[in-house]
Amino acid sequence: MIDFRRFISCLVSTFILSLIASSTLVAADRPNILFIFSDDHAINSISSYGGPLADVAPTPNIDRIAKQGAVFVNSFCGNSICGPSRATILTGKHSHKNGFMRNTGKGFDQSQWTVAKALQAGGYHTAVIGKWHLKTTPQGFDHWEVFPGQGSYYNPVFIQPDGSTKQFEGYATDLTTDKAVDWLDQRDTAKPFFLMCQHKAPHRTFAPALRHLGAFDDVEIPEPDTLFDNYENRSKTLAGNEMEIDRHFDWAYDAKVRKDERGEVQLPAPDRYGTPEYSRMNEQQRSEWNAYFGPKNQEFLKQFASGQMDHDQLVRWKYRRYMRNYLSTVKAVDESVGRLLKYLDDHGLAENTLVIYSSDQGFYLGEHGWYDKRWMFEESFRMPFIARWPGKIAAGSRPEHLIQNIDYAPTFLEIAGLEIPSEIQGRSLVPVMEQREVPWRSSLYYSYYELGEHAVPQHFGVRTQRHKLIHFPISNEWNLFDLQVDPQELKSVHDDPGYASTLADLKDEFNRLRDQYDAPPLPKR
Ligand code: SGN
Ligand code: CA
Repeated sequence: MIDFRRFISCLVSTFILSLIASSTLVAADRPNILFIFSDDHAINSISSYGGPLADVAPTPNIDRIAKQGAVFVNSFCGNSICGPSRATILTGKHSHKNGFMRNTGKGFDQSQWTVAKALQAGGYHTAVIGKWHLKTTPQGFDHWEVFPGQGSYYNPVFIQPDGSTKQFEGYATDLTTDKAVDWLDQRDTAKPFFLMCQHKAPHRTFAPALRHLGAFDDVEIPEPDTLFDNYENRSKTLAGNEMEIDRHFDWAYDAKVRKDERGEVQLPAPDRYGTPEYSRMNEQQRSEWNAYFGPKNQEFLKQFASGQMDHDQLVRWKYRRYMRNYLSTVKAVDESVGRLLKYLDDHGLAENTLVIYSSDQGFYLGEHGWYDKRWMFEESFRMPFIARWPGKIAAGSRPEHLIQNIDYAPTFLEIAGLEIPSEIQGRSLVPVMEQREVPWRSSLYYSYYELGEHAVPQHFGVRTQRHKLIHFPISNEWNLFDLQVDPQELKSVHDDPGYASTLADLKDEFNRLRDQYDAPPLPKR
């Protein structure tokens, strides 16, 4: 005979147990994910990566994430350009699989699976704020407020969730942070959150916040060894680039060639410096901007007009101005990171939140004489990835695994306890974060499909811990670099007989990866 009281009590306890179990799945004890993302932030300007600017331009708040967590020292993108990197992060797939292969193509196909949609459906409260740059309206987010296209530094416009646009007075990095904090304040606390806080900075035109004008005037900016690269001993396509500080950097320095209608040399006036931002400023902002740049430009012109500046000095002058402004925009990003970390501390969220600092690709800070990105060379191929997750990631760790932006989506899914769809091309980083011994990849695939701006040719390649092979279909060239002996990538050894077997192995590996990732045929010459 059934003991009725025992049966009921058993039913009740099962019910309570399942309630507890389901609440552990849906409620706030699954970790939150705070993804802080910037645009064009090179690891060489993040102190915890230990680059040449570490002492000159410290990033104390980003470094706090690093000290309390991990710096992934071998982190890379799959396609070094903005929209494609973002599409890869959302989908866990290389560009040819998610369809967003170039900035200049059609918009991101929102009908496809994304990690934001999966997290939202899996019980996370989701938001994206700031730079989006995927052309089509965000999906999978309970809240979004994003810049149209590239967005602006000064008094930027944000697209509102109802599709209307609204301009806000202030500086983009600060406003993006304010909006992220407001959303955190108003979020549904019954759910864990996934917040993508995505800055415009330090993207061109590198316009600093007014409070940071002059922040780096008193420090000596070290010059990269390759500022005057001659592009020899590598693909002939390098010399055709249009991203040199020397020949293509186009603000307020070329007083000699810009003459007014009377044939007089124009002052490189502050109103021509970073013009798109200047025209957006209010009177107060302009007067502070002019007060800073005006005398500097006058001084420059005086020197330039007197013939005291030779070619190399002019390049150096431009390099230093570029760097001072770039680093100043980074300073505001770092402050934003500090505000968000403080928010987590103040609200008891630090322990149960995975915090990531990353940026859509790297950037040239004068290396090879360049600004911008796109090439598979180290400075733009590398992507910062710094992560803190108390109790899971060992403080101060520096994993050397080769990781890529295809890995972010599966990482978020594993952390959320959600299934990783089989078509995802990346791998969860959780075992690496937890320092578990797992077999890991030994090579990465790279593709760059953009045509046009900055004249970087389409190219494709493979990188291992030691070597890099790049194929340029347009010129039918292969370049091979031994990063151990030539970390600055100044001489391709593809035709050195001593590297014949390495070259053959890497070509095999390139083809194997192309098969594995189901890559489309290479462009024809
Ligand atoms: C703009 C910039 C380029 C930059 C692209 C892509 N020119 O077009 O220098 O490479 O964005 O950047 S600017 O004169 O408008 O500054 S990305 O980060 O969005 O891919
Ligand atoms: Ca970018």
